[in-house]
Formats: sequence, structure tokens, C-alpha cells
Amino acid sequence: MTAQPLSKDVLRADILRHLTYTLGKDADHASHYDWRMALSFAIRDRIVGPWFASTRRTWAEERKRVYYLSMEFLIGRILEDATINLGLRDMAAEVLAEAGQDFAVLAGEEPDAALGNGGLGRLAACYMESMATVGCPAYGYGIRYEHGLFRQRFEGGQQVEAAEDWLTQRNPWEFERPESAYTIGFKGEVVEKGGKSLWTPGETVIASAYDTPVVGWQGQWANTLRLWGAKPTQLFDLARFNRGDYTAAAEPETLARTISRVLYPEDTTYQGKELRLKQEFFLTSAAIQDILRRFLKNHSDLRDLPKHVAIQMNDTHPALAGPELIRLLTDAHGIAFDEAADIAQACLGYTNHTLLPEALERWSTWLVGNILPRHMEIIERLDQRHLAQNPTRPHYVGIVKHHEVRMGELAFVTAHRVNGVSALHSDLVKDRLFPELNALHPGRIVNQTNGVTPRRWLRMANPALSSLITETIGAGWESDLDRLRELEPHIEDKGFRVAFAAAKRANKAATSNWIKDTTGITVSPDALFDVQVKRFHEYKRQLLNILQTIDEWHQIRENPNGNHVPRVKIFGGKAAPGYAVAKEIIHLINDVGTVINNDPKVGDLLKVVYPANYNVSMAERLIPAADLSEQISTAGKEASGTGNMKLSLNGALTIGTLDGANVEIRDEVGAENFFLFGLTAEEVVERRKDVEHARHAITASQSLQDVLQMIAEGRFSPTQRDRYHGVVDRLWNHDYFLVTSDYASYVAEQGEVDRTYRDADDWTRKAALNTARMGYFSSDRAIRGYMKDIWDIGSAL
Ligand code: F58
Repeated sequence: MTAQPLSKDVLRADILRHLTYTLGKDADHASHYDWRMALSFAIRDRIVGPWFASTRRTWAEERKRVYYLSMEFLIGRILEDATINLGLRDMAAEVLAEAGQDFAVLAGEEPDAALGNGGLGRLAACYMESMATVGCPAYGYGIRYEHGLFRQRFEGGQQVEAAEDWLTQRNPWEFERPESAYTIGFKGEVVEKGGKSLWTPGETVIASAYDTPVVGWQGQWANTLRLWGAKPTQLFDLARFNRGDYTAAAEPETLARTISRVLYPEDTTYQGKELRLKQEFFLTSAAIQDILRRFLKNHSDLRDLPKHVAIQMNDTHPALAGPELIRLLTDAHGIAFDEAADIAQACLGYTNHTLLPEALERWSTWLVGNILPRHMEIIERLDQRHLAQNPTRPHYVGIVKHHEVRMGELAFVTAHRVNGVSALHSDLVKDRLFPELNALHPGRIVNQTNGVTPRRWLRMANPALSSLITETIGAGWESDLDRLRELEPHIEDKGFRVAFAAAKRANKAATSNWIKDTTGITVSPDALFDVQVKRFHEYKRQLLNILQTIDEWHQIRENPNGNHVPRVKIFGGKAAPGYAVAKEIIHLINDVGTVINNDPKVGDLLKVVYPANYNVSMAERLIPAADLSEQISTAGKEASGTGNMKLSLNGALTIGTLDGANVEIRDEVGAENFFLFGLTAEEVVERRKDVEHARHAITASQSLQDVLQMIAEGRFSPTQRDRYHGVVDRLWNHDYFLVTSDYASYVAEQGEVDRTYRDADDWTRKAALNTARMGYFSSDRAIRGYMKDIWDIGSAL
């Protein structure tokens, strides 16, 4: 099943052949773009072998398949990752060098596929890669958005959004499948006929498939990521066109294409928009139809579906999967409702990624009834059935309440397993989110702590550290990350620590150059690189970080000759376009940066760096260069986090709260190698009961008062002194995320960070222990957990 061994000559010939015959370019006149395309096609050719072999085996052995339904796949660049997985990275670089081309430069010009907002979308991408690596037959189903997550730039320190357009260039990784297309209906009416419900949609669009093969480590297995593009059922109205009404003639096309036009950039707030519901149903219906078609190719009894099909709902966005599957089983295949519901449940699993009430999807019954009248009936019936089966269900619990469909409850009731994404989060899903449903269905909620793929996030992103690891413990850790523990005895060797520190230092030096090029700011690679990269949200508390930055600046100015540890505060991340408070914090960080970075009294002691447009590629650049990982959410709010795992794996120490997977990271790496601060999830609940909590916290801390005073006075906004009155006012009066309550312990722990960093060798020991003990957080482990506890599926390898 392994990819064919490939000689340099063959690879060279393949690239030149694609340059000539696919791109139509002469090597003498080919641009970077042409070379990259030719290389990408040559690499894709090598994926096709394992891909076909995997598909054939799955059919021949009648293997169960996993269908991972997700509105987001935050893939990033593919070229280098695929090349590394095929073991062709060095060979490709050599071949290109002979042609005067630089592999890294070409790979760096590939646009990021940003078909996701943040952690949820990136998790889906890591899981696709891990399913291919561990040999789990799987399809990912998503939407082929024409425009992924918006591009961010700063104007006067404020976020400005622009459309992202990854598809303006040719996408060499996908295969268009016009023959795999399904009709998706909306609106219309349902009529009862002979005890049967017949839905006649009033609008239809076509979902057309685009397949991207996803190859695992060493090319042993490959799966398919199938993204759906929306196309009109009726292409274009010729009669109208002939009448001269050109815009109207193109209307059906425009309408249909709107559905896959753009990714919703909301990462935590849910807005009941009709187009979003249509997108969700578009993905879900296309996926379910495709699943049934594939099953019926070599099976006839739909009662056997759960033996061959596991469907995972990535959050509630594809939660119409239950109703849609039941609709097709009953209305199209004549199975009785109860039996259909049981079949669906045996197939379905639901992953919850959030407890934030504002993120939980609820659709008005009016909207669902209007867009999906038949599904609304099915949802009502599922709710009644659930009540009938569970007569003790409290009156306030249910799928449909107060004229709203609660998608969490719908997903819970239609799935046989519900999972949280870290140990703490899964406990909170049981105790706070679904306590009644958990009581009625003990054992349904399970935990699968998130993981990240070590191929992209260590091997590819951090070649310096990867080489050291391979030199020290030998090859193979990439697919057996627990083996990193073998590093531990070596950490006691001074020589190893020197080499470990040198790898980090090299990454920091390269990143310093990159920071200079992208932001114009000069930073010293000897300073402590303190990194907070993630979406902007109040609960993630970038505000707490910048308050501490201001405090540090204040200390330096008060005592310029003190023993300060030089730091570079690095921020990265986007705010949802409509999230005014998060955007204000972005503005503040940039304003604070302007003042600090231009303060001659500060010099190299403190810099604030915030490069615009944080994305997967920027993460790959910044994470290997980090010394300190900021994971400072209000306890109980961050479901898991995955950036926390990537940073620690790359030898950053964490300063963090007991939230999400931080709890398990700390258990693994050891409390002495983790900077803990802040209230626990339980203490947070307690503290909020004191309505004066912020006033108490602020009056107890002179440092916090000084910092708030500086902001309020306009020290960072001299041209508009009242710019941040809102920020300060909210901290005094509406500090829901307890920034003020955690401030003192955070600042104190940052002091501990400084003390530890001063002993460079001790810091390196702790950093290396982080790397050595992070094996558990491989997404291979997570996927094996899903396979065993949720999907009941074996590896094909
Ligand atoms: C994230 N959720 C969690 N949602 O916040 C994070 O703790 C977790 O590690 C990660 O999922 C993976 O489990 C998240 O990224 C979104 O981006 C959604 C996008 C669509 C609307 C609702 C939120």
C-alpha cells in the first residue's frame, strides 16, 4: 500500500511533464506559480496510488467508513505537508534546486485554504490527516467556500476585513466530480398522501462534489475530503436573456452560488441567519444522500447501515443529519419512523465544542418550518418520541421549546454518543449543559480529548527540533508520539539541552527576521518570546495579557535599571467582524504597541508585535519560535484549546488557567513545568455571585489601578483620550470574564516566568520536558479513541 519508491529522475520528469502539458509552459519561461503548480501536480500524482489502493481495499473488504461532517476544514497549505508525508521533501527540494527554484519559496506562495474560523475547523483538518495516518477509512464532508475566512489588515490599529480569494488561483489538489451531484431542496410544501408525507421543495440547488485526497504519514493510506459546491439546477434563463434582461437571466445561478460563496466568520456567536441554515442543510443533505448512494451500491438492506456507516457531527452545524437521514429512510425508502430513528441514532455521533450560551445554535421554528417544512415535522416527532420514551423528562427540557429548535438537544437525542473535547469540558457538558439528558441517558456522553497532528505541527513546522529528536531517539516518532518520552533521559545531558536551546534560538532568529519584514519592528531573538495566538474573544482574555504588558512597561519606566527580562509580546488573531468589544481590544493592543515600541526608555526590554492576518501558515511560523504560551481563558470557558498543545509540543512553557485541555497538559508535563494561575471553574461561578467582585479586585491591586488609570487617561490614545473609556468602564462594572479577579495572580505568575527564564539552562530543561511529555496530544491518539468508543471501526492497516 505504500507509495511507489520514486527516483529523482522520475520526479524531475513528472514536474517537467506537468510544466509542459498541464501548465503549457516552457521551463525557460516558467514563473514561480508555474513551478509550484507543476510540482503540486507531480506530488498529487504520487497520492493517487495510495488513494486508489485505499479505496479499493475499503470496497473489497466491505469496511465500515467514517463520515466526518463539518462546516469547516481549516486546512492551510497542502504542498509541503503532502510532500513530507510522502517522504519526498528532500528529493523535491533537490530537483527544484537544479532548476534554480527553491522549494520553501514555492511552498510558501501557496494560498492558505482557510475554510474555517479557528479551533473547530483546524481540528477537523488534523483529524482528516490522522484518519489517513492510522488507516481509518473516512470521508470528510464540507463546503467548498469560494471565499474562506476574511483577510485581516490594520488601519490605524483597527481591524479591517477584506474578502479572501484562495480560488482565484488554480487549486491543484482537487478533482472536480460533476457526476457526483445531488439535488438539495428548500421551502415548498408537504402533503400527506396515503399516510405518507411528500415534500415538494419550492427551491432547489445542485450540490456538486470536489474531491481532495488526504494522504497519511508515509503514504500508507489516503482518504477523501469531499467539498460541495452549489450550482443552479437551471443554469440560466435564455428567454429572459433574449428579452434583454441580462441580470434577471443570471438570477438562478447567482442565488444558488450564494450558498457556497462565503464562510460565516462568526466564531462564537450564533446569528439565526437564513443563509446559514441553508448552508448547513446543503452540506448535510448532500452528505447523507452520498452516504446512502454509496451504501446501496453493494448493500440492499438499510437496516445494516450502522454496520457500515459512522457519521460524526462536528458540533451542531450538521445536526440536521438525523432528520435528513430519517426523512430519506422513511419517505424515500419506506422504513417506519421508529425504525428509521433507531438506524440513524446507531450511525450518528455528536461532538460538542462549546458551552458558551451565545454559541449554541437555536433556530426559530418559523424559519425551519419555512425552509425545511418536512424536517420541522420530523424534528417535532423526534421530540415527542423522546418524551414518550422518557416520561420523566422535565417539562423545560426538549428539542423544541419556546418556538425554537435547540440544535444541541437535537444532536444529543439523535446521536448514540455525545463527546466533549477535553476531560474538564466533558464533565461540564454532563453537569452544566445537558444535566437532564445525561441523567436520562447515562453513558452517552463520553470524552475524547482533542489532539493535533505531529506531522504538520512538529515535523513540518519545526524542522530544527524534529532533526534533533530524530538524531536523539531515532525515526518513527511522527506516527508514535508517545515515543517522545524517550527524550527524557537525554534531557539530563548538557549537550542535548544545548542543542535543544540552539534549535529554539534558530527558530526565534528566523522569526525575528520575519517580524522585521512583516511589521518593521526589530526584536531580539534573545528576548523571551511570549505568544498569544488564537481568535479574539473576551473569554480568551487577550485583554488580561495587554494589561500585564502595560504593567511591565510601567515597571520598566519606573525602574529602568532594574533586572528586567527582555520580552517580545506576540499577538495573532482575528475578531468576528461584528464583535465590537473584541475589535476594541485589538485596537488597544495595537495602540499600546505603538507607544511601547517607540519608547526610547524601553529599547529591547519590551516589544509588542501583532502581525495582521493570523492563519495556519502564520501559526506554523510563530509556534516553533515561542518560549511562553498564553492560555489564559476564564476557567470553564475554553472547551479544550489545541494551540496550547502545539505550543507545548514545540517546547514552549504554558502560563495558563485550569481550563480546557490545559488541565491535562499540566498533568502530563508536570506541575513544575507549567505556570498556573487564576480561579478554577468552580471558583469562577462563586466569584460572580459577589456583584462587587471587580471593585474588590481593582481596589486590592495598586498595579491594576495604575494600568487602568493610564488607559483611561488616554496614554495609549493621545489623539483621542477617551477612546478606551468603554474598556475601563466595562472592567469596573461588567467584568463577566473576571479579568480583574485573575489579574493579580497572573501578574505574579508572570514574575515567576521571569525568574525561571533567567536560568536559561533550567528553562531549557523545562521546555524539553514539555516536548518529551506531549505525546498524548497527538491527534492519532484522539482518532483511535473515536474509532473505539464512538465509531466502532477498526484500522485497515
Ligand atoms: C473551538 N470552537 C473551541 N468554534 O473554542 C476550542 O476550545 C476547541 O479546542 C476547538 O473548538 C476544537 O474542539 C470553535 O472553534 C468555532 O469556531 C465555531 C464556528 C462556527 C460557529 C460557532 C463556533
